[in-house]
Amino acid sequence: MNSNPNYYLVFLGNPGTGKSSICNCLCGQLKCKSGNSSGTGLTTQSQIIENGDYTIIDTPGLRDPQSRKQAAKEISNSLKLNGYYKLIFVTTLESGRVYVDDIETINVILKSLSCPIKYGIILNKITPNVHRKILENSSVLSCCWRLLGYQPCASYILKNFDHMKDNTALIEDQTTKGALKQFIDSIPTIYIDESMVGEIDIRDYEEKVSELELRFGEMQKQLTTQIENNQELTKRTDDLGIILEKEREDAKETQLLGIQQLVKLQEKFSEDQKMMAAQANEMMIRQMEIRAEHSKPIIIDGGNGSSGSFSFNIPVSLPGCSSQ
Ligand SMILES: Nc1nc2c(ncn2[C@@H]2O[C@H](COP(=O)(O)OP(=O)(O)OP(=O)(O)O)[C@@H](O)[C@H]2O)c(=O)[nH]1
Ligand SMILES: [Mg+2]
Repeated sequence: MNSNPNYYLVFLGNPGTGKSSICNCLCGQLKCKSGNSSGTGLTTQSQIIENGDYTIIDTPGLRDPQSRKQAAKEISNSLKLNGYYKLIFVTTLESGRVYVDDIETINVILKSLSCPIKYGIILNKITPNVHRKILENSSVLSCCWRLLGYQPCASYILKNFDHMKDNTALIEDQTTKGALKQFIDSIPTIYIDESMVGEIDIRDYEEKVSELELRFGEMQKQLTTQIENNQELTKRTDDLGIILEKEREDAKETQLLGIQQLVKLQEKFSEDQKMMAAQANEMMIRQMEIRAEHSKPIIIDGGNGSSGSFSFNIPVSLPGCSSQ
């Protein structure tokens, strides 16, 4: 935040959204009137609070038809101070959905400006349940944002503080305060001079809110169909995944069986080979024995009583082996 006094932090939005409470939180004091206003708006005039580095401006909301014209004037005047602005709209959610008149308020105020539009949104008083809903299904919020004429540069979810309910109290939680300041820092600053601020057109406010309501209904229907289709697609993808996983397991099992059979075959083959080698060895020994037997010297008696004798080898040829 710059220390130039012409730096303005403007809080905008409908009655009861918690603008004044947030301003008080930033100042650390109950400087802005806040409390239950039963929809008509407690802040009826813009309130300017010097807060060191910058000036905070708390503005009234446009929801109440009786005070709308006056409120629009107050807002316009707050934007005509010729300086550097950070615009922050504050809105709440009902069961996770926006109020369409909050959207219309943002649209008409921004439409009155003829400068590059940059702003931030605070979703205020968000209960843990609604927060979970937003996190689980971000398309619900993006569906709401589609109704906006200009998209926000930054958004911040500010949690619900029970002690604030129907009460003029301070949000003193230091972590929240720090995060809030960080969020504000992240919003781009825009220079607005009074010539860039036109009249806020509140003429057909009610009709435009009804139109937005219809558009929102249509978009929600489309969103529901889309969510159902996505769920169906996710289910089908999951089923397919299960089938594929089963097939992969089956294939692995078949492969394992094949390998086991192959190992068995190899074992049998090497056993057969060993047996055949042993048989061949035996046969060879047998052949050698037979050959040795047939090549024994033959003793021939001379028949004359002489003891002279002679011997010779008779080559024997055996089937299947050479006589050598
Ligand atoms: N339950 C709950 N109430 C809150 C919270 N923050 C603010 N409030 C209450 O909401 C009511 C409206 O708050 P304000 O800050 O006055 O709202 P505002 O936007 O300035 O309203 P107007 O001045 O009427 O335009 C007050 O009673 C606050 O105490 C919160 O976090 N939770
Ligand atoms: Mg107020």
